[in-house]
Amino acid sequence: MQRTSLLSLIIVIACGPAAGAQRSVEPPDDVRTSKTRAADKPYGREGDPRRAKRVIRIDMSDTMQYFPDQIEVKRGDTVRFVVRNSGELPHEMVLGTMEELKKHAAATKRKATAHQSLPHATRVGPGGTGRLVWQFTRAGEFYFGCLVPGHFDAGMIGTIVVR
Ligand SMILES: [Cu+2]
Repeated sequence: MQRTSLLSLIIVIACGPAAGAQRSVEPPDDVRTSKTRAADKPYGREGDPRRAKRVIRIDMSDTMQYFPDQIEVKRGDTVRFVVRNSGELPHEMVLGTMEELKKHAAATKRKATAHQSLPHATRVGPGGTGRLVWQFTRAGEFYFGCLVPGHFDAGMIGTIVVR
């Protein structure tokens, strides 16, 4: 399948009725009873590195792909992402909903923005390694994408399913 048609397929799926409706499920008890912080996102919150149970290594390359680009995590888990850039261009891993990522990708085409300082994002230079610790507090399908101008449109997108 061509990259463009694959991308439109992804967008069609993401924009379908299921994505429009709130597809996230109620957070677990321990999460719901703790105070909801202002920084909480639909896909979770900044994780405490000491509570990271799982390390997921992701490789980013100039073919505009993540490897792996499909990840499954358990709701409530704190994950430490170790993100390696094996290419010669800068790349990013930015967590988000598809709507959010599309909006940000469009915005970065107009103006360069710095995502590296956000807790849900890491920007990595050629040959470098970035880190990102995130707690997934809700079930659902979320995404990560590269918001270096042109990369998201070229299909640099991955999927995270939280069960
Ligand atoms: Cu990239």
